[in-house]
Amino acid sequence: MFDTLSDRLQAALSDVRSRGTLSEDDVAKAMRAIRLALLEADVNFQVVKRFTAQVKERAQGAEVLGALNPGQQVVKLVDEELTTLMGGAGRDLVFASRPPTVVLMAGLQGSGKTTACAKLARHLREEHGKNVALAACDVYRPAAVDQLVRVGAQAGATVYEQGTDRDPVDIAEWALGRARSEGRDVLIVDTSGRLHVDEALMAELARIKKGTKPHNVLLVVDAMTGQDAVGVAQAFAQTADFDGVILSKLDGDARGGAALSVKAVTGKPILYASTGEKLDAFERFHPDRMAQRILGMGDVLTLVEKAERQFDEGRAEELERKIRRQEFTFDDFLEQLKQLRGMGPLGSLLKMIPGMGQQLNGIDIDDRELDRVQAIITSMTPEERANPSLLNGSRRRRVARGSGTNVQAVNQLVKQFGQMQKMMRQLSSGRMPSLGQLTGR
Ligand SMILES: Nc1nc2c(ncn2[C@@H]2O[C@H](COP(=O)(O)OP(=O)(O)O)[C@@H](O)[C@H]2O)c(=O)[nH]1
Ligand SMILES: [Mg+2]
Repeated sequence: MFDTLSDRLQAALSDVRSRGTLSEDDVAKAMRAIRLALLEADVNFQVVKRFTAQVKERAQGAEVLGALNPGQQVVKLVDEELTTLMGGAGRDLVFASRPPTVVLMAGLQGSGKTTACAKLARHLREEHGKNVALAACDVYRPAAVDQLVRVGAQAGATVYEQGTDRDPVDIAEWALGRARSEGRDVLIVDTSGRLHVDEALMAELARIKKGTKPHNVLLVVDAMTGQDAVGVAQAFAQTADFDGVILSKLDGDARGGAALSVKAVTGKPILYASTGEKLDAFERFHPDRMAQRILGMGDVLTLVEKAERQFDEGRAEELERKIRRQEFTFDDFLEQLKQLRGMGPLGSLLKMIPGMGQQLNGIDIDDRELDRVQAIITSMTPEERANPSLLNGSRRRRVARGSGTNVQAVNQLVKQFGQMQKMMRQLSSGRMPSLGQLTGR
């Protein structure tokens, strides 16, 4: 996500970053590089102009802060301005004091509305414990209702549908009645899109709005379309009011333009980012964290949140006990590995660690390597997993055959596991390596 922009901005700032003193010329040079990077990322021209002017002005008038050198101050300014540009502090959904909270999903055809309905439903259920229902109001494409039913089921949400023969406004009102009588916390209304913003679409949206009085109208825009996405958002903002944006397909080769321009152009914040076809590829959009990610400062908070979601507390305690008693086995290792992989591709996780983004440049983290490790461990007998010292030459050959790998790979894993156990003994004896040592900072 935003790789090119991120590289460019980091390059633009790397010159000034470590400087103790900065001339006006240095700042001007950095600003030119930043301006180019943003334009290349397809950020709206007016937005770029305002952005660089703002940073420049603040850089010139900057007071000398004790802890930061001038170079660091410029980086901090850019970080703050990027954060402001993307919307300042994150904004949440508004929940109705008397449920159900109604969320209306709008956007062009193919922007990712139906997917976003299911993702948001899953998110609200898992993160907020909400009981969510979905209303199928896209009646123009028969497949649209089926699609919502399918993804809704995956998300654990009830789908209210009446096929494609009724008026979408009637369906929406009927669904709201059911949501109310069935005591749902949230009703998300999926609507139809058009290929372009047109009057009929706007009129229908307005009628659904009137009929359901949504607490949140969310506009889904496709980040991959860059400036077009911003244009669509602007057109919607002018005719049909909405409260916030869901930015979809940020996993594609989005250059960043949409994410950086939408708020400035429409005045509406980005609430969520959708980053893949799977239902869990969906997160709250935090402008401050996104700015830090773009500037290569990592995104520890998002990483920590992800880890917390995955990591069951009870199991964590048991694991800690095992490490303390030096009972950590290949079985535990396998479980850890599975949890880690549940969090997403390893490469994208590592990129969220400060300093790792740049170190990983050009290095491909191969998840297949983990497949191999998993295959090797599952080819061991339970006794071998509990007690790796049983693994003599012939057993290792058997494991290699069973896992479709070779003896070297098995040897290497057994050796690494031994080193890991040793490190754990050190950890449990209180000689904890500092975070700096771990991340190489
Ligand atoms: N890669 C990627 N694909 C997405 C994302 N969101 C939706 N899609 C895909 O985009 C296509 C259109 O999505 P859909 O939800 O049907 O759009 P709608 O017409 O607005 O309802 C589908 O093939 C989705 O799988 C995303 O965040 N990333
Ligand atoms: Mg749809």
